[in-house]
Amino acid sequence: MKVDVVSLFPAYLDPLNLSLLGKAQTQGLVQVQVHDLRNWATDPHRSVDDTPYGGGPGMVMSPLVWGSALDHIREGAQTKPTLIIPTPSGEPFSQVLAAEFSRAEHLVFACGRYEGIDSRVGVHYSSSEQWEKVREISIGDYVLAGGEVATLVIIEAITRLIPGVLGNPQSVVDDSFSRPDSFIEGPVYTKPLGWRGLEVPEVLRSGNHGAIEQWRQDQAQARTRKYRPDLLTEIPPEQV
Ligand code: JD2
Repeated sequence: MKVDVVSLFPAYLDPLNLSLLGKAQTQGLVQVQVHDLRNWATDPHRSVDDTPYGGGPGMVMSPLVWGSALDHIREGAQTKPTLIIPTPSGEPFSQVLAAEFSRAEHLVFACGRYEGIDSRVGVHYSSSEQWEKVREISIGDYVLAGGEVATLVIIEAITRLIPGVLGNPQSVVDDSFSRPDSFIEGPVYTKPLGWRGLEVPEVLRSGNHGAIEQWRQDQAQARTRKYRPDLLTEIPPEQV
């Protein structure tokens, strides 16, 4: 998989070279390229933003600069990329979307700053024959200062699903949100047996695999009821 990221702060994406993803790049499973949006600014001040039509606070990122940057990336590609635009007003990110994106050949992330990117950028590339599709994505109901951290989150969720990136493929299928009956996961323990007066639950040491599985399910259900009752409702929200 090829991944391009366009940002005003390329150093924000440095963590992409660490750990799991750094190794996946060394192994040739993923190739990440980060681009400085400022390279496509043309005026003497190299500006990338302007005042919002209709008034209001802050600045909006220029479609002129974004268009040049994204066209440049497309021109260097062999196949149609998918454009991902992180925005607080996008479609909620989920494990289902991570799985869909993990099957893409080429992803391009457009990291906005300020009050975001001129809306016509998404509209334009959505109707372009040169691009596979455009997705506006939100990683959650809080407001970040820009798209960089959301891009890191999305890339991490996607790349661990690419075959060969994780050591143990079973850990992918075991993930809470990969299952249709998605409960959140229960507590986990390792050695030592006793730590600061706290003992590992006896059942986990019983060797009774049926009892262990039942206990884990009960724990997962209790935590889901406490923190995520929305996951236990009978009718999915989109069908209400
Ligand atoms: C971003 C900003 C619009 C006010 C580009 C925020 C995001 N779940 C999420 N929360 N916030 C973002 C996000 C993503 C990109 C940008 N801003 C700041 N935008 C109104 C402030 C600028 C995601 N994904």
